[in-house]
Amino acid sequence: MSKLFIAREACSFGAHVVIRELGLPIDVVRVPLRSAESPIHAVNPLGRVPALQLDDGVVITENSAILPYLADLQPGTPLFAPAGSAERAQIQGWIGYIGTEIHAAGFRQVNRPERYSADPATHDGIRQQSARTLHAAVAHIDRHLQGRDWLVGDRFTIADAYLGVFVRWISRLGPDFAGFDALNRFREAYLARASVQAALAAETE
Ligand SMILES: N[C@@H](CCC(=O)N[C@@H](CS)C(=O)NCC(=O)O)C(=O)O
Repeated sequence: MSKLFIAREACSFGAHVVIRELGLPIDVVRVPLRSAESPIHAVNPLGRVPALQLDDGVVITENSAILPYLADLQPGTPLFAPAGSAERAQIQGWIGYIGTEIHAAGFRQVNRPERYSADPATHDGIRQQSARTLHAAVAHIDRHLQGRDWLVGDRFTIADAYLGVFVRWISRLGPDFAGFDALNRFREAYLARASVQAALAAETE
């Protein structure tokens, strides 16, 4: 059976949600991160999750590849859109935006400034500037969500499964990030989904 390697509270949560949404027969395997002993190193040389290991041993990494791959296991699923359609490109566009602007340029720099400068004296400055960058990126998504429930079309897609990861993280960032009304509505709708509840329960057990 294929295996999805995840970690608690990590960006692998979106792929876990997609597995639950589609009822895919994939084992979800929780691993520790940032530990030399973690089994993730034998799967992904970067030591990162998510990583999807197929039955034949082939490994797929990166949310931008794993999320579409999982959806394509169930052709015609409303979680994605047909090859060649504008909706499919829009869904991929949001996954790209979230992965680069929200995760890499935003959260990673806020949480791990040491990856961007070896000088501890610069870390507070990196945190502050990247929090501003993150705020602008979140505001863009909040504006897009005004008057709509989900990112693309009128249904939950793999882009929403992925956005939900960061919307949960954003809710812990404090008062500067509390006033995004559309995003707050999105978070409630996301958390109300049976797939999200099941994935949360499995990741915290
Ligand atoms: N670009 C990758 C990022 C993956 C990533 O950074 N995963 C984090 C968890 S959110 C991780 O495994 N961190 C452990 C580490 O960097 O050592 C993706 O979108 O799949």
